[in-house]
Amino acid sequence: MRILILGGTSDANALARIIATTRLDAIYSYAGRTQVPVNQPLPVRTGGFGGADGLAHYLRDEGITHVVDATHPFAGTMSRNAIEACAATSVPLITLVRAPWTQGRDDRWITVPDLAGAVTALPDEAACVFLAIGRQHWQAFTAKPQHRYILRFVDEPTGRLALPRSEVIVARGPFTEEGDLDLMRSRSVNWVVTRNSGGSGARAKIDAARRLAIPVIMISRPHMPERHMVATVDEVMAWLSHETCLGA
Ligand code: 3Y8
Ligand code: NAP
Repeated sequence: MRILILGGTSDANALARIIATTRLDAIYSYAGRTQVPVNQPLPVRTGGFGGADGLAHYLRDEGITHVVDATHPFAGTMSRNAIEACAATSVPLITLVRAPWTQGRDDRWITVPDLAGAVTALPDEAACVFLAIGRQHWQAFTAKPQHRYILRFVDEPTGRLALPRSEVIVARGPFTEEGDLDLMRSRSVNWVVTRNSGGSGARAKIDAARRLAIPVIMISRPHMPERHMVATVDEVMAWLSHETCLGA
């Protein structure tokens, strides 16, 4: 058995730590989005595969017998490529997806289907918006330059952002509720924009928003094709153990 873990999340990291305590042969894959990703207790490969075809070639060339897609719920392209490549090569695939956050009684959420919906949902009158969606997609918000934006990136931005009133905070999660409360209070944030990432590493801002009674624009996850999905690392380990018994 040789396992490819498509990683880049706290769940993938937890899985890697457990697999590293076994005799399983596994390799951890990063896209290479960040400058200094967290070290892994497994061999690591970094960078794209070259689409679904490239991934299929990688699976064959590297003798991968099982794929665990533990990427982020919004890493839709990677997950769709994994489905296609595993089907093309008959390599078994399991996907580790944490449950989405659900709105609580005191949450003031405005749920939108995508990034464009999030821009539309922002008010016209000037506000202070905590735009906690990272570095890849903030440009959509140049459509509403009247707001003051507080952004959070993993790495230093290269050059000034085309958002006239913006501040970039450089920090990598997991984040804490107290930390995000301080951030939002100190900047008088009165709107939050987030993806429905699920998990514990990114939920601090929605708990802080609840305590501050601030509206949260919640971007829903992309729809994904049917696949074998589990929500916990233990279920992935049980699947791998079952597959091992089958002599895979
Ligand atoms: C490169 C690996 C761990 C895992 C850390 C999780 C938790 C903290 C919360 C906010 C939201 C955001 C962002 C976020 C979180 C965890 C987890 C998670 C959100 C690292 C990592 C990689 C990435 C890529 C990065 C994206 C960006 C998204 C920042 C490592 C730290 C906003 C997602 O600069 C860039 O290009 C960054 C790109 C994809 C989304 C975007 O569009 O900008 N994650 N994040 C992975 C790779 O190369 O394959 O550097 O160690 C992993 C983590 N990010 O325990 O150490 O598991 O979700 N990541 C979002 O939720 O919207 C931050 O600020 O509140
Ligand atoms: P994406 O848009 O779904 O993928 C775009 C391309 O990036 C893929 O087609 C693939 O390139 C490459 N890629 C993505 N993840 C990869 C991986 N783990 N290993 C090797 N190549 C990968 O991906 P994304 O949303 O930018 O996410 C990139 C990474 O950041 C993933 O590891 C993901 O788990 C992590 N992450 C993302 C988010 C988020 O909000 N999207 C949040 C936290 C962590 P090729 O087509 O060339 O193979």
